[in-house]
Amino acid sequence: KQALEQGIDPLACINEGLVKGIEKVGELFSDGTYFLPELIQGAAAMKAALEILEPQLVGKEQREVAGKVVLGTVAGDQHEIGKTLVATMLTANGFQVKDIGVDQPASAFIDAVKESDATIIGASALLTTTMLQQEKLIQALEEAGLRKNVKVMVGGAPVTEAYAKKIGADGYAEDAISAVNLAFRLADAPE
Ligand code: B1M
Repeated sequence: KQALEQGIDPLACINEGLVKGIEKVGELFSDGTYFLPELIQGAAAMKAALEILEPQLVGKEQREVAGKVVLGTVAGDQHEIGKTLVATMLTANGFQVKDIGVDQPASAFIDAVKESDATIIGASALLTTTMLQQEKLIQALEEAGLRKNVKVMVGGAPVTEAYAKKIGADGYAEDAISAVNLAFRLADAPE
């Protein structure tokens, strides 16, 4: 609230303040200084601050829909902060986003695509174990005969461009801003 009162850009508050803080929490957790309670505390603090900052990012005026996106965190993965940030930035840039939440199996992404007519799926994964679910999602889309209808973008801390290519995703984004640029490219891409 203080940062906003001082006129600091909300996105700068997130990227140069909150993200730096939560990354430090992650480092301290990795080296054994922090334990799970501190990890949870860090996430709760970040979520509380995002509740204040995110409404400032989303424009209030009606705009043409840039595209429809189904977004979620893959099965077995409870990490929601990065995914929610991507959802906010996409919404702020005119995308209609159906956020299906965390720990979502491939079938939930598929059901949401069928319900919403989305042409882009965004799958977030924060664990080296759960990033494998992004590949399973692509396979499930193929099995459901939907792969040609939707572009798949993947992201999350352990995910890389090379991994995205390997599993046959249509794109990888490192952060929420790149995710918006990628979604614009995918929304325009021919089927
Ligand atoms: Co977890 N956790 N965690 N955790 N946690 C990590 C990911 C970890 C790297 C920490 C560490 O050891 N240093 C580590 C993973 C190690 C690995 O897999 N190699 C880890 C672990 C081990 C675990 C548990 C297994 C711990 C345990 O129980 N022993 C457990 C797993 C639970 C589960 O999911 N099944 C666990 C639990 C948790 C909490 C629940 C306590 C909490 C999450 C709370 C919540 O989300 N509500 C949590 C947190 C907070 C973290 C760290 C510290 C921070 C994650 C975060 O929110 N970052 C994280 C350390 C780290 O990442 N450095 C860690 C801020 C956020 C803005 O960034 O999510 O990367 P990020 O999103 C970015 C980009 O990645 C990208 O854009 C976002 C914005 O810039 N992006 C996309 C993300 N999704 C995208 C999708 C896109 C495009 C871009 O397109 C679709």
